[in-house]
Amino acid sequence: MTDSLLPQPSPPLILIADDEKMMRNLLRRAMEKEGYQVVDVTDGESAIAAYQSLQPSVVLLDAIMPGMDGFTCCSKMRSFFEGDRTPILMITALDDPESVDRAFDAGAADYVTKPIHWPVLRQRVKRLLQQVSMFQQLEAANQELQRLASLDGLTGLANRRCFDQVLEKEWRRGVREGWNTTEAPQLSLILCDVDCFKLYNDTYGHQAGDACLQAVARVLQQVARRPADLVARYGGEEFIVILPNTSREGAMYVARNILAEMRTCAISHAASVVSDRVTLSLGVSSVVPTSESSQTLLLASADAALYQAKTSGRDRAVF
Ligand code: GH3
Ligand code: MG
Ligand code: MG
Ligand code: MG
Repeated sequence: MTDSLLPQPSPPLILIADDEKMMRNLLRRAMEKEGYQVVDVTDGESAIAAYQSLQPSVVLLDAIMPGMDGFTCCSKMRSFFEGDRTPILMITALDDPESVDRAFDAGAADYVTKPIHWPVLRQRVKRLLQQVSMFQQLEAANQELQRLASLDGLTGLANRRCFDQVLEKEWRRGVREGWNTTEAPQLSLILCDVDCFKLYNDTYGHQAGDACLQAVARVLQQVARRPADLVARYGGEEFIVILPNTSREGAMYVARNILAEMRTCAISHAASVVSDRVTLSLGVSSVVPTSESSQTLLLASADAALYQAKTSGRDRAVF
């Protein structure tokens, strides 16, 4: 596709609020000349309404207007959305120090006095727009970093850190939602460990071992696929599944499906002492979260069940 066929970004929108018609027209013309889209309004109330509905890139705000003045209007705009950084540039005939302080204290990003020095205003608006786009890029990069920080590099599953956070969150949600219901929802865990995986690496090599872990990850994701379920890599060849609002029976059903899906997958493992294919041992635990107990007990119980699964022959789920 050539660049001309790609959707072009629309020009930045400048919101102008000024009670004087002539000033509005001058500002509009100056901004349109720069290629910006313009919306103008005559008072503070309309400015706030336009700010909320149109989400402009920059606001040019007059200080003295009948009704709500520019300072009040500015601080109201600032308090709408947390983290909103839309710059507000005050344009005013007031150039006393108190007014300058009031404007910046109200959250204005910049201050230009009338009569307007047009080249200066142009540059100031341009610089504010550059800052907006820099913030947006930083925010996107930050979000991507946060996403990557919660992923396991090999399998693409949630990592241990993410698992800890989600378990904590689900626990608190369970406590909140369960305290006054008769049928309190249970929170379940399935701790999964690949059987004889050291032998797998020894037989097929570490790279094949990595591919095997990726295949196991896919199986787990295929089976635990309710939106609230979370599959995470818990450690080397251990995985863990969080099943919110799931009873012991529900969790055992998921666990049996995991074992069955591993059977269908049939990844060869000639050296395994359990079977001729890769198998898993699963430790399942369920509990109604309460403020008296803790998620550590739920984990310990899954761990104990996994130990039972290992010692009683592997390739099985134990509650
Ligand atoms: P068991 O049936 O009792 O669980 O035996 P096991 O061999 O699976 O358990 P053990 O803990 O002795 O070995 C785990 C192996 O997993 C050893 C380690 O090298 C391997 N492993 C851990 N992480 C990775 C990984 O990211 N890639 C590969 N290829 N191997 C890994
Ligand atoms: Mg005015
Ligand atoms: Mg292990
Ligand atoms: Mg193992």
